[in-house]
Amino acid sequence: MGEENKVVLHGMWASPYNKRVELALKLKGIPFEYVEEDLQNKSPQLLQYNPVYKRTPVLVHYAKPISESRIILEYIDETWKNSPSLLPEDPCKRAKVRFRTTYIEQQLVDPERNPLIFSWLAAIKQLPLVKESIPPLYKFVRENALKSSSA
Ligand SMILES: N[C@@H](CCC(=O)N[C@@H](CS)C(=O)NCC(=O)O)C(=O)O
Repeated sequence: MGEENKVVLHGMWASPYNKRVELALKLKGIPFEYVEEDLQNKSPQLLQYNPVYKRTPVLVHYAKPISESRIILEYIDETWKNSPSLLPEDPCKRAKVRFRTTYIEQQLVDPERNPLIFSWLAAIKQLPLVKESIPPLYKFVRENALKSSSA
């Protein structure tokens, strides 16, 4: 893959949004460079690529950034038409898959729908004891998760 055709994914190891993009790239066999973002200290590239939400994941292809995991998944499926296709061919089956993914996003992993859970997590992460103990574990898991996913 040439430099101009390079695929770069800016993500965060524990993010389900990031994971689904990573899985789609791997399912399609698309080589990509992974850039781990520290969400407490976002890189200038992330801020430049996603100035609206400043969130991961961001996929950069032909030096053009694409944000929002679902939009990225659609982009991947439309750009790399090789199998496996991420959505079924049949429009009715596609609609059903979209319904399920929307349901999961809205009910389970959307901070806007579950503000209490997400605000607890944010508050817990600010506790000095938690702050002190998170970095080594975070680093350990991140390094090992990345090692095992690239094996
Ligand atoms: N709707 C977005 C959600 C992405 C999202 O919430 N990303 C989180 C990581 S799990 C993030 O970057 N948070 C940093 C922030 O909001 O400042 C998507 O589907 O991509």
